[in-house]
Amino acid sequence: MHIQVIATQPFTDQKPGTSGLRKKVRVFQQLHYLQNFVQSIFNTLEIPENATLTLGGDGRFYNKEAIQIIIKMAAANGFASVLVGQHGILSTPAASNVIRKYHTFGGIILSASHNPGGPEDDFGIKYNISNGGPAPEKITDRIFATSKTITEYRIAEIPEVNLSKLGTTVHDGFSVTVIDPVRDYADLMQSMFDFSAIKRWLATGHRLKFDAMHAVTGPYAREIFVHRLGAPADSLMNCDVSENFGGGHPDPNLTYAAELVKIAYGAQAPDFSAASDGDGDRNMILGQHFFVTPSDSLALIAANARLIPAYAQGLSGVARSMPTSGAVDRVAARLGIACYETPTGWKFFGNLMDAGRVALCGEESFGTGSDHVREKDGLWAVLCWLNLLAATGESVESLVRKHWQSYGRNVYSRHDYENVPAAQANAVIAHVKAQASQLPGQVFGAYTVKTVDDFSYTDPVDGSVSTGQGLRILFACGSRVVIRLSGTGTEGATIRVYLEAFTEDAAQQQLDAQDALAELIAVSHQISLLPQLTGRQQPTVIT
Ligand code: VG1
Ligand code: CO
Repeated sequence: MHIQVIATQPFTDQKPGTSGLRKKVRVFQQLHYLQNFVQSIFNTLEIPENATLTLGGDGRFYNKEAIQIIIKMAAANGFASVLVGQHGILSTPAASNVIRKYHTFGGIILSASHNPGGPEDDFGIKYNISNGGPAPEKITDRIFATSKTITEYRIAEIPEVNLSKLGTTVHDGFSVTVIDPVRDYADLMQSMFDFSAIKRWLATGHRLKFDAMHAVTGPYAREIFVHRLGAPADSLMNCDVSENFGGGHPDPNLTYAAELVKIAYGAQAPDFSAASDGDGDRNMILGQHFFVTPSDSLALIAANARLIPAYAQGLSGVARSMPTSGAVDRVAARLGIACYETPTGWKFFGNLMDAGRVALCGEESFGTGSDHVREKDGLWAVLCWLNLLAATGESVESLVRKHWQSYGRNVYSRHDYENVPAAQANAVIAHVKAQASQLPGQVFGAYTVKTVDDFSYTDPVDGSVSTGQGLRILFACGSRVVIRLSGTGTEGATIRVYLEAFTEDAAQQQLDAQDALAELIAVSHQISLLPQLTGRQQPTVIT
């Protein structure tokens, strides 16, 4: 095989964020930009003989071009073979499953997740290690360091692969196998959940609506819900993958999944509605006229896990990201199992799952998952809920209200201020940090500040330390405000303000979260001066 060695110059901005490198498509289309980053990944790895690379993406604009380039670079960098999803498609959890099931050395996932796609929008690339999970920080730090000194990349002169045709082609000993992206994943789901019970639940007149938001979960949902569970075809919406996600923002929340929300709150509302994001790792759960906060969803799945065949033996432990509400902590305490608090981003759960310390993990950002793969998993979460509905015969709302009655409610909301100039966002963070030592003991209405810190995490498995993971303002009553900057955006800065108050009072539990949190929101503004420093009176997205 002929290998070209191409001279290149480093780019200075290839630092992976919360989940890989995300940039505008036109940034990736710059000469050598994608190649530099891929070569930086490969230079960081010690690729053994006979290594296989898993490859796929969420189908957004530039996916197919990038896949052809990466296949040629994998050949030139010593991989023996590549497993690639048909049409270049693999959802993030499906890619994680392929890495694990076929014991591949690692995987490259092409996605900017919930960010919009298209020539003017976003693209992303991420490396996953052999456990199927996102590369930990010690690897992403090395990739970034390499990207700053790179001088050349290697690419093989082999023909383009026909991504539409299943099967294997071989060039000089290097093989590329185009695999069915859906089947292995659907089989895994079928092995974990009580499909017969869900089938019966559907057959007895219960209705489901799933919105793939024109993104990667469409074909997976069709196979699982319609073909394997017998749901009528009109249970699906927006299930054809489009390169620009139908011009939308494939983020399953109350703002961006408005079309589904309208149905779930309409006169003919189905029993259960759900949506997933661009790359299939997020989920939004809705009942009839009822929204389930992701933090509550995690807690409720943990509390009822034994009703799901895969977890019938109970859970070893649970983990949540720091900004996620403490609802799951209460469940863990009652079950007598461990509960870990990690920084934002799925990569921090990998070691805990590999060590068998946790089975269930979640983030407030509509991410829930378990140790069946090493990514969060949108359709898995939907199936957890369907399994619980089928097993209990309850509605979504009554399951949640009973949970609150039993455990109390962690009233929760996240306010995002998107596309803020970086200087202003940094000023908000700096202003809170500057007061950190004076705030404890100060009283703001009903709230007395107990401690203020910048979250840092020591991984209990390998001892690695991650600092600067978000400012926490903890109040004496147990309420919290967390402020951090997003690590996934591609334009300006996004300030995330996470608000949480705990209540055992049944009357308070009925309130809308924004009303119940109104005073805490005002206090967070008073302390951070966010409105004054950014000129923003309202968040752009409330979840
Ligand atoms: C956001 C979420 C975080 C999630 C990450 C990747 O990160 O807050 O919880 O793990 O997105 O999810 P940030 O740094 O912007 O807050 V996904 O579905 O975009 O891969
Ligand atoms: Co995602």
